Amino acid sequence: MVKDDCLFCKIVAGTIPSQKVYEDDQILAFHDITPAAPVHVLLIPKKHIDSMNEVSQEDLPVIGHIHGVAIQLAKELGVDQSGYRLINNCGPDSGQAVQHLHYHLLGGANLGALTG
Ligand code: IU
Repeated sequence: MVKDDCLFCKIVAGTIPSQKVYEDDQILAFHDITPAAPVHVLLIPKKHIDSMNEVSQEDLPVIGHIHGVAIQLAKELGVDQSGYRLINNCGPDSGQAVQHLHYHLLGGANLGALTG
């Protein structure tokens, strides 16, 4: 459930501080330390999961919960109408730097096109 050398497990445990925007028994959301947009929040399961590749059937409810809280936070942070992006990076080609599953909620500016 907890990986000793994992940065985000330490944020969950509170041994590394974070600017929390949401917390319950399953998940935590906090401001990214290096924001890539005016709104940049990370949403993570408290359970340690290395990446999307390690998400099991039993983890799917928490993934849905993260999605629901992202929608709620987009409203609370005032980007639901202007638009936002919910991103997961998985593996080297995606640039995943932290090996604890997380979703980026980005908004507050024109984010540009991902394709085309
Ligand atoms: P990535 O998807 O693994 O590339 O994203 C990791 C994010 O974690 C990245 O946006 C960092 O700015 C962010 N982050 C953080 O919020 N706090 C930290 O102490 C560290 C990274 I290290």
